[in-house]
Amino acid sequence: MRHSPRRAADILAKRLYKAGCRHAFGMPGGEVLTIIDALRKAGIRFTLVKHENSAGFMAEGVYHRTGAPAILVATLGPGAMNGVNSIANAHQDRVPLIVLTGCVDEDEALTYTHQIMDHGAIFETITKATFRMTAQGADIVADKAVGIATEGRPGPVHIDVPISVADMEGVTSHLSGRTIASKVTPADGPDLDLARGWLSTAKRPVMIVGLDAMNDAAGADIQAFCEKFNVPFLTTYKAKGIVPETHSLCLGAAGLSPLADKTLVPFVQAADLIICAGYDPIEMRTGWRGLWDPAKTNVIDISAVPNHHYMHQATLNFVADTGISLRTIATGSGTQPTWVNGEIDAVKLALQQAFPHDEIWGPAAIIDECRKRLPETTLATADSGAHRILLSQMWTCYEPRGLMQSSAFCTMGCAVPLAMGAKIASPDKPVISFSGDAGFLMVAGELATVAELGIKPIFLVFVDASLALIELKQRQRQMINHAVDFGLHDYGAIARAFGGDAYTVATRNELRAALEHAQKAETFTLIAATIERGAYDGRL
Ligand SMILES: Cc1ncc(C[n+]2csc(CCOP(=O)(O)OP(=O)(O)O)c2C)c(N)n1
Repeated sequence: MRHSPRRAADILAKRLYKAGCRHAFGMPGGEVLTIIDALRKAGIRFTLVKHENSAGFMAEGVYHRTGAPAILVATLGPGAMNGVNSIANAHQDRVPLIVLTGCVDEDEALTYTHQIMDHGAIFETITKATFRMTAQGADIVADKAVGIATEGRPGPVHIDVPISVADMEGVTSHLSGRTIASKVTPADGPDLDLARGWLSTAKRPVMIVGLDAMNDAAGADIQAFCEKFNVPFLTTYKAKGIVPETHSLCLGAAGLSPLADKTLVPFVQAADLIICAGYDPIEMRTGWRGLWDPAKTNVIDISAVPNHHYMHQATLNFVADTGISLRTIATGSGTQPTWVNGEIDAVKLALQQAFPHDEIWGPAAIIDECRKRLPETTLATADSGAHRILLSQMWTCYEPRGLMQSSAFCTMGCAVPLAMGAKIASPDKPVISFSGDAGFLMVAGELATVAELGIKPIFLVFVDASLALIELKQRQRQMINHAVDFGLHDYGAIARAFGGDAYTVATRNELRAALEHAQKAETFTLIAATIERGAYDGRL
């Protein structure tokens, strides 16, 4: 039954609700009041944040838990521009973020300039699509936005909503349902025969698992495939936990660590069959560019979109669903012993030795202690910086999306709001964020939002009064120390100011006690873990 009058904003909000959206984050200005009113009426909860950029990351945190796109709401001009970093991040890190901005009506903009800018033009290169909503097209725009955001490689879609369009009444909905494409299966034919032949005869096969596989929820298929054909696998940082990292064939993660690459790159190069299972190389550094020659080594690339990145090339490319492709290739392929000279165990041992867990105190000890003391079900987030590289190598993930981070865009200031979003969507799960002190300071104001929400994540800050990763690079280039070190601040006091618990720790015992308290606390907890400047030397 149709209720009239209905505003165009109501139609938009209802369609987004129908697509599974339950959370919106942002800060209103007068231009988006109708939108947030419509979202509320549709059953979408709005969280008022302290900075629009954090809103984008909180929305991402929710998405990782629910699988549904989440919403960033920003008012025109400064509000929209504050969200730019998290929108660009969603683009590179493949997050289906719906960005709703207000804007003035076209006629108004002809003679009025205050705060007015072309949002669409600015967002064009950092979104998959940008729309200007019309009243009669509200439902179509909403459905297109969700479709574009979630299909293929996910990403952000922007909808500019003119003020009078949002308020327009008597709007009807044209659509009853959205067409959802079936998963794509590799077709029978010579390519599939070739892939099966290679797999049947490979003596040193290896699999690289990436973000497309995560989006295809291919964990069970990857595990079954690797076990059947005895294929060791490594993952990108985003794909950590797609199969529990304790699995005997898991070689851990690759991405930013030269220390890990030292072991993993030669191993991949020694393979006679490389299977890229949903491997999107946007997370990888230049060391992974052109790592193999597809004319000399058989490379099967299974990807969500055709290869336009040219980071690597493949001998065969199936643009298809990861799990289905692996199942299809496996059917009719023969098995035989692989890596018969103990190479898999040797790699695992080398990685264990490269990232030892017995540090008395320092960043590795902190990560080790947190992983040991927090349940396997813990959700972790990482900010950008030296700590993230170590964390990505050392933090064992037991489930997909167990460690959330910005690994393509690599932005600072994401770990705290990502953890907040995850905690909002999964209040019963332990959630911990890991930030460097500089990255934490970018978003410290959101502790006010944490307090207002009454959620209880743990925020761990590596306190070294330094941009450790950049300081290290500066030193490696033999430059003088400049603009990379800063003050030692009382992070606990910041948390307490917002009603949180706080601990400053400098030993494993102190950290252990803080983690125990934090898990029982009535409020959120900040743990300031102090480490020496230069503590990451030789560890990355
Ligand atoms: C928004 C943003 N600004 C700058 C950078 C460049 N950058 C990468 S890591 C880093 C240092 C981060 O310092 P901190 O948060 O203290 O973490 P640490 O390296 O000490 O672990 C900087 C400045 C970035 N990635 N993102």
